[in-house]
Amino acid sequence: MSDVPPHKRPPELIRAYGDRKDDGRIQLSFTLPVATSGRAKEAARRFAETLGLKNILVATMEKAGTNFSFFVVYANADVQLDYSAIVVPEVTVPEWGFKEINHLVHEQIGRKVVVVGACTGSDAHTVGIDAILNMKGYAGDKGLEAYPWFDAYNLGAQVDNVALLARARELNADAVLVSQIMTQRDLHIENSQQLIELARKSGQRDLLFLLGGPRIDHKLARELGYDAGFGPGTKPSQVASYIVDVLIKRRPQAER
Ligand code: B12
Repeated sequence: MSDVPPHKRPPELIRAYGDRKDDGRIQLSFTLPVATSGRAKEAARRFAETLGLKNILVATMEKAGTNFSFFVVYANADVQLDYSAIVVPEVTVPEWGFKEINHLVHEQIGRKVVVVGACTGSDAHTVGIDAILNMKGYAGDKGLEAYPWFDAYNLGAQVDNVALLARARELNADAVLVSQIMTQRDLHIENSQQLIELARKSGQRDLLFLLGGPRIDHKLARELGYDAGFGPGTKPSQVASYIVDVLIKRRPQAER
């Protein structure tokens, strides 16, 4: 189906699934800045009504601090989408594990893969980039430092874009890994774009550039000039697989 252009695909109409297919039933949660009461519950119902929802049931009302109430509402959304018309670029990653990845680097690249990563700009949230690069890894999946056929350098927090590119040059890196967690005032957009502009100017755009973070997806990363974007729940082996797959594909024909 994905090879068929969107305008040639048969329509695939979808509605929200609650208890039965196509019933349009949804669950919604939100907080209102009012103390828990009968009036507050009615405010929640009207809030949902104003969103265009029908058959509204305020299932939960809980105190969420002084003068705040948390609600869970069940309702019907009279919304139908044509799924066939939705096209989103998605990063394709082979499902390789630790052993397979190391074996492929050894056999097909014949040298260690060098990656350098950082949490850049004013962002000090290093847990994400640590999860990908540090030995301990994430969710039982070893980080890139643990791969014998990878040399992984984690530059840590608040790294300046110029310094990151300079280090990538010094290390003769294959890939640059950027983590952006803070999205206030679109800081992540500005900062991520600046790195790519600098890389173009310094003649380093032929390196692989990966962008990651809780509000990052492949589509956004591509728009910002990166090769790939990785969001919440990314495992280090997915990142390693992506890098190795691209490096193998990029090798000249004669070497394959
Ligand atoms: C821990 C934390 C902190 C710690 C950070 C410690 C550290 N060393 O990292 C401290 C206390 C320092 C902190 C400070 C601040 N924080 Co804070 N913090 C968090 C918190 C609770 C958890 C983040 C985290 O560790 N997630 C766990 C990791 C594993 O998940 P992840 O980052 O998504 O990473 C995964 C993927 O996204 C992906 N990934 C991430 N990066 C990369 C990179 C690549 C290349 C790839 C491939 C993949 C990848 O892989 C990872 C594993 O799957 C979040 C709220 C939350 N629950 O998310 C707020 C949060 C991020 N913080 C927030 C804020 C506002 C701040 C402060 C501004 C607060 C303040 N007023 O001082 C400061 C800012 C400091 C700064 N200059 O950056 C906001 C951000 C809001 C926004 N939209 O921008 C959040 C969302 C809290 C909130 N709801 O308001 N924070």
